[in-house]
Amino acid sequence: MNMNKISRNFLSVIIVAVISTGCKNSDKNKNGGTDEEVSGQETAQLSLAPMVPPPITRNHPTKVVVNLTTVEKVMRLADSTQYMFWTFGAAVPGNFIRVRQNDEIELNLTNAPDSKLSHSIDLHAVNGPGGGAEFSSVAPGHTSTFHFKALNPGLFVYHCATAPVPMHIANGMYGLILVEPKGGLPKVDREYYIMQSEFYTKQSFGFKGLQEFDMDKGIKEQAEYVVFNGSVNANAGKNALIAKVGETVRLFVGNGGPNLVSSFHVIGEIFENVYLEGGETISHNMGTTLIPSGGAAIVEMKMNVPGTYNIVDHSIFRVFNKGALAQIKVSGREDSTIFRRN
Ligand SMILES: [Cu+2]
Repeated sequence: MNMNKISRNFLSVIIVAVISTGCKNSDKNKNGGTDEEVSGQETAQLSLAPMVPPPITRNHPTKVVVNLTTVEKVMRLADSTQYMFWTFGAAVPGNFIRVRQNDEIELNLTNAPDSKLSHSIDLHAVNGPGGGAEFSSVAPGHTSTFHFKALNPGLFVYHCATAPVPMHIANGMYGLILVEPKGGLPKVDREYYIMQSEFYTKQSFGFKGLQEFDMDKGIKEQAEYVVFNGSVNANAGKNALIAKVGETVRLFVGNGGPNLVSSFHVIGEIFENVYLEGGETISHNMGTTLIPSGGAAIVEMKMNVPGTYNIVDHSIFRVFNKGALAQIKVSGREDSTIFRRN
């Protein structure tokens, strides 16, 4: 081997080393790597609470088209009590969006023609001023479009950000977006979507008929209703969530606020895993977890004993006097080694 050949080989070794070091550095950026190649396109399959879209099976990012519609609609707040809700997807909470880290999202926000007001969306999964609020602002009968890349995995709240923002949120304009990490989430038996929020009505809790929003109570943080999934007993009694003994249940829990922090608890269960505030840190064996207003958590629990489990905000007057209750009904065999009467 002559000297020329040796120096050429040496040079190519250096080049390869530089290239691979460069790749390593970009992998280490705060977003866990944005160097994955985006290929293909799909339309997001959205769901309404308490259901969650199916897990993502792709092992690469893609372009995801998300079509949301804002709708103003009178719906049930409690038995014999109605409210003029402002919504994403004609439901409270709004559509659940499920994407993968590094997906490129095209978000089309359509404001229904019979809406009275403009609306918009601020997704906490967005890197960019306002979370998309300004780009997405849309008048009745129109559609706005903006794009964002889902750099950070986690469970995030989205909400309307049109003035007066507190009123738009108080009337029901929020939902959840899950950005799955590159490798996905571990498989579980059942997944559900639960979102807490509170309502400020002119009349007190339990009043029959159509209720109006009370700005003064909102400012004073004096909620009449604190509910899961948009109304009293939306997922309790005959509409309870279901599971079987031996199954692991994952709840994607959001708190739309607009004011209150949730002391989230399932009576008679322990969360084996809690993705604290919807992020990457997993805490184990927790009884109650705090969910801030505008925040979320993923909780997982294995159901060992059959029966009915109450899902509550353990700020307990909210359960008995304001509606903060949902339920999981678990069927299957008793296990007296775990739980029995004497
Ligand atoms: Cu709005």
